[in-house]
Amino acid sequence: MVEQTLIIVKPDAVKRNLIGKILTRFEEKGFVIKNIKSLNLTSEQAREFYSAHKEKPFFEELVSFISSHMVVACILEGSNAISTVRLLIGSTTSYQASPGTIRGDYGLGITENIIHASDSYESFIKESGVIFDSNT
Ligand code: FUP
Repeated sequence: MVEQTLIIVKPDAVKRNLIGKILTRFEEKGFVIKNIKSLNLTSEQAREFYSAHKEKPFFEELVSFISSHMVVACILEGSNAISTVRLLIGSTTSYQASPGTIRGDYGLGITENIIHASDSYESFIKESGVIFDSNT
């Protein structure tokens, strides 16, 4: 089933000049970049983007990190994009993520974990609205 999903190359990866390497992974796998945008999220956008986590103890740290620097967001399209892209990025805790995944190959952090990808269709609709339906 052809699907779309949203990924965000996070501030830590942008600062380390990893945008090209990360996007290449998805292109080489066979996904097509249908839309792409660089932006610096406002605090309000970040709060909306991560609203599912607003009760979590790490919420403020997460909002502050994702809005701290430019990020690159893409809509990717391909077979089973939502679940397949989640497999490619690896587990949330980068130091435990399997080698061969993006987090496993490039990161060690938890908050600073290189990349975001939507975890469901509902998340994709909400998140792509926050990123692409704004003038930021
Ligand atoms: P993921 O979907 O893999 O990005 O992970 P989650 O939805 O579980 O968490 C969202 C973001 O919260 C992660 F990218 C990292 C961050 N986080 C923390 O900062 N601290 C934690 O203890 C857990 C997650």
